[in-house]
Amino acid sequence: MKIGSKIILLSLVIGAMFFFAGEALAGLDLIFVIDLTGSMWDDIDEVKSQASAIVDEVAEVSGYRIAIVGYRDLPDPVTFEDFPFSRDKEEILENINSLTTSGGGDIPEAVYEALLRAINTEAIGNWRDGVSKAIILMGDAPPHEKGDIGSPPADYKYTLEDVARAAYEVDPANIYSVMIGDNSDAAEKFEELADETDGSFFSAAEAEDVPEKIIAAAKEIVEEAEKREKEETDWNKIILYIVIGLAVSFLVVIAIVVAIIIIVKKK
Ligand SMILES: [Ca+2]
Repeated sequence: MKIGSKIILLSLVIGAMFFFAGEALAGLDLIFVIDLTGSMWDDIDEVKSQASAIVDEVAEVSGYRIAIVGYRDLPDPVTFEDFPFSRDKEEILENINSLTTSGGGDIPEAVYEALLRAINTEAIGNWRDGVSKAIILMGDAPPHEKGDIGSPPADYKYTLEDVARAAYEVDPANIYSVMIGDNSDAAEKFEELADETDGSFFSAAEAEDVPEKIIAAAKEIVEEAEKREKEETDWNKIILYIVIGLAVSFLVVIAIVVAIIIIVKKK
């Protein structure tokens, strides 16, 4: 009886290990952080026209989810538009196609506020543990810096360092920035955001270049997620082989003990 219950226990352990190895923590949570102010109308139109190809690129990672945080500026009537994480392509396309542009006021926008809102994820359904985390930032204007008064005035409280620290603290989340147009201040800050968070910087001169740059960013994100997935799968395999090895040794010992008992009893 004792041996019987041990074998049952062992089978359960082996079964559980196979189960967890199959459930490798594979996945990607991607947030699009998109400038939705007036000047972005033609860029958003381009993104809409290629939305299906963009989502297909991200969907190369089987466990993908996509959320969107649209932003304008703090004095605008609607500063943020949140579309929670989804892995339903139709729903994601619907969200992209519902984006509308307006407002913005002065040239800089609430870029840091939007990134911190995305990194915090409270408004969009929270990051998952153990998956790759990335943000594609897309805009044509620089961030309002801490202490800016703005026009109309608003309370700007954050710096680029605040964003980089918050991104690092969530696993990290890597920022891939797509800068549109020729604002040199925006280009500098977008590049620094990517550098500080181990993401990449992309520059689109015209609206028609935007989808191509987003797809290039998505490709890099997918590659990184696949690399991470593979490393985790390898670890699961190593653990599985160790357990199988132990289980086999255990069974061999039991078989020898049983054989000895049978031989002793026969004598
Ligand atoms: Ca503004």
